[in-house]
Amino acid sequence: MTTLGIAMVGHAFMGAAHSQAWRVAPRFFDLPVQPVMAVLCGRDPGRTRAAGRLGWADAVTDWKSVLDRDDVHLVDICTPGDTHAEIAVAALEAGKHVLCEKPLANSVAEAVAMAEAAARAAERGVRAMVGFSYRRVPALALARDLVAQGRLGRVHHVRAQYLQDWIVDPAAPLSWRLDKDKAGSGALGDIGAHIVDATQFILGDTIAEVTGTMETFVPQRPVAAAHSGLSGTAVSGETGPVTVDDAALFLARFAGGALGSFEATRFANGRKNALRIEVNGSAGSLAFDFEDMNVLQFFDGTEDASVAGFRRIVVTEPQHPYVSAWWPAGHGLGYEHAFTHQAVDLVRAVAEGTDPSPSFADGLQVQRVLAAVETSAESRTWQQV
Ligand code: SOE
Repeated sequence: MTTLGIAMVGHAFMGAAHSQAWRVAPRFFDLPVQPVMAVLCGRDPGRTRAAGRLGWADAVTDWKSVLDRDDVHLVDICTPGDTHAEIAVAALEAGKHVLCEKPLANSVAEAVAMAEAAARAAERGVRAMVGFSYRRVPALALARDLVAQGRLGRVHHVRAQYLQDWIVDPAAPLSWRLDKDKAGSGALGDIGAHIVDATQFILGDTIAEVTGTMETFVPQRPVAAAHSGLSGTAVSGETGPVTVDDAALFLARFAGGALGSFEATRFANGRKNALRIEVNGSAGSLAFDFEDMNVLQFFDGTEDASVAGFRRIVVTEPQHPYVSAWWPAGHGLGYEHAFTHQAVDLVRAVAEGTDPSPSFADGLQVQRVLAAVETSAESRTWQQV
C-alpha cells in the first residue's frame, strides 16, 4: 500500500483540525505511505460540500457509504460522542483503520464494545487510535521522557487543571457540548478527559481510585439559532436545560502511589485553554501550561541548592520530540501541530503494523476514570476505577 485513503466523518472544529493534519503531515514528515483525503462525510449536503475546501476530494452524507469504498482505508471520526461507538465498530468490522476523537465514547459500555472491536480488528492488522492530541505537544512528550528517564525520581504529586471560560456568560447558548445525550458529560469528558490522559501518559501510570464533585452553575440557557465556534448564536425567549456538568473536580490516587488533584471547568473567567500540569517527584518537578505551550518548566532537585531553580525549557530545539520536522530553533508550534503529529504517528503505526497509542483500550481506561468520578460525585464516596 503506497497510499492510505481517509474518510472523515464530521467537519466542525475538530474536523477542521484533523483536515489540517492530514493535509500537512505528508508535506513536513517523511511518511511510509501517503494519506489521501478521499472523502468527507456530514449530514448536511451543502455544509459538507462547502467544508470540502479543507482539502477533501469528495463529499457524501451517509457515513455507511464510505465503508464500501475501496479508496478508503481509514475512517476518522470527528462527530459528537453519541455516534462514536456505532461508526467505529462498523468501520473496524469493515476492515478500516479508525481514528476516533476523544473521549472515546459516552459510556463505559460503549467504550468496552469499541475496545473489543479494536482487539478483534488488530488480529487482522486493522488499527484503532483515540485522539488525545495533547500527548503530541512537544513539551508534554518531553515531560514524559523526563519522567521515564527518572529525572523526577519517585512521583508524589500530580496537579492538573483544564480551565476554559466559553460559557461563563449565562447568555451563552446551548450547544451539543451541553447536551448529555450527545456529549456524554460536560467539562468532565470534554476537557477533564484530556488531563486524565495527559497525566497518565506523562507518568506512565494509571489512576486507581477517585473522589470528586461536579456542578452545573447555569442549568437553563437560550436555545442556539445557529452554531458557530464552540457555542452559537442565541435566539431570544426560548431556553432549554443544560444536562451536563459545567465543572468537575476530583482527587485521585495513581496505582504507583502518586496523589493527584484534577480540575476541569468552563467557568474559569479569563482562562481560555489553560491545560496545566505540575508533577512533583523526589528528584525534581515539572510544570506545563498550554497557554505557553512551547515551554516546559523543569526543576532539577539534584542540583546544588545555591543555583537550583525552575528552568524554562523552550521546547523548540531539533532534539525535542517532533520539532525537527518544522522550523529553526525558537520559532514555536501551535495547537494544530499536535493533530499533525497524531496523524503522523498513526500513519506510521498502520504502515509498520504496530498498535498505535493511545489505543482504544487506553480510551476505555480513561472512560472508566470519568465514570468513577461521576459515580463518586453522586454518592459522595471514593470509587475504584
Ligand atoms: C472545547 O472545550 C474544546 O474544543 C475541546 O473539545 C477540545 O478537545 C480541546 O482541545 C479544546 O477545547
